[in-house]
Amino acid sequence: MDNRFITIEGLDGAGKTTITHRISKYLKNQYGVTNILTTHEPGGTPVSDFLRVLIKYGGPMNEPINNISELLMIYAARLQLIENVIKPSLSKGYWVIGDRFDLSSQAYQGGGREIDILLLHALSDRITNTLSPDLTFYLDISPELSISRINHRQKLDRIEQEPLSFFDRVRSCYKKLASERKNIVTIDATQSLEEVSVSIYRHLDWWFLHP
Ligand code: T5A
Repeated sequence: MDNRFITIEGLDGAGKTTITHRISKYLKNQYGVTNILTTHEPGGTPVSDFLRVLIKYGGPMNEPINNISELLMIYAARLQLIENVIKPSLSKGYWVIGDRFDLSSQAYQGGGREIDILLLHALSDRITNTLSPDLTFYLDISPELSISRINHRQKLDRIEQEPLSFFDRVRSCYKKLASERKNIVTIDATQSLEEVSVSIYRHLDWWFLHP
């Protein structure tokens, strides 16, 4: 089967990492797809992983991170990942399953941080340079459920410590974009993991029949 680029999106704790691995397993078992690469943003190359630490935990001496600096670090990490990992893998025929991609920046930096949409779109166009997912699953949960799923972690990162109003804006932005783009499938991720997985498998089955 031809290579495909599938991405999983949603708030922190929506189940993206769990579902990314389940999709990979389903594609192998059900469709015999063995050449699969999974990614998780921000990160995925040595430089991107370095930037991930800065994005999540900040730099030395607790220097405040400007929202535009955060945006630029996220896009620098993404550019490294696209050019050094995603594009070469797709061109070798690999399927790529991305745990977050560009839609995260539209939702978190555009919605949550309220960064100028023109700047965001200009960067996005330049960095992704026509690379766009064939299919995106948006796992929808409320900010309250998001917090309850991640609260047991030892230390919440900079972004996870934002107030509920920030995540309300992120979610609204995700929902708006999902309603506008036909390659985004919204999944009710308040269901059990088994129900979420089955909903996704049925969409994948349908997608294979109607590419
Ligand atoms: N960010 C990232 C931006 O601001 N802009 C960007 O452009 C990008 C790419 C990344 C941070 O960076 C921000 C967003 C993030 O704040 P991260 O640690 O990588 O930080 O965070 P996430 O990508 O959100 O990963 P998480 O691990 O926090 O969430 P997941 O992957 O959605 O959730 P998962 O699968 O790890 O599950 C979390 C817990 O919930 C349970 C799981 O078992 C697990 O315990 N769970 C469920 N329980 C019951 N029912 C379900 N349906 C469940 N689904 C999951």
